[in-house]
Amino acid sequence: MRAVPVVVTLASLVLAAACGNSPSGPSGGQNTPTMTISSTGMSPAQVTVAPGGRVLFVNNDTRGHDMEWDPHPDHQGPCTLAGVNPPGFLTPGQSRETGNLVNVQSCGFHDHDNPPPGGTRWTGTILVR
Ligand SMILES: [Cu+2]
Repeated sequence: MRAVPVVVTLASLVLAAACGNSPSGPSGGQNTPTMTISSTGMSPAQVTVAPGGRVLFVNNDTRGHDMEWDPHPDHQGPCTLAGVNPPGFLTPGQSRETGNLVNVQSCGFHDHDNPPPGGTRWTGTILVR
């Protein structure tokens, strides 16, 4: 008699698992968000993108910005090691997408010509999740 509750519990778990199917793909959201560079900084300073997406960087400033992955100065962080191309140098009015953000990770970036900690205006984060 003592075994009965255990059997019932196991059956419930199996049923719950079987009914646990749910869509796991992108929910139709934009997967190439835009980050705009201006004289006052980044807008927005953080975006979230699904794995496989890219981020478009637009330079609306009147000067160039060299957008590279953290950390400064060698840029050998997780996103460089994952082989994702950074936006790179953008002349005024120029725009460029990052490489494909395949891994679930966080990609911090900065303006290589105005690096942190002194230059925090042109920094930000791309969350891949
Ligand atoms: Cu740098």
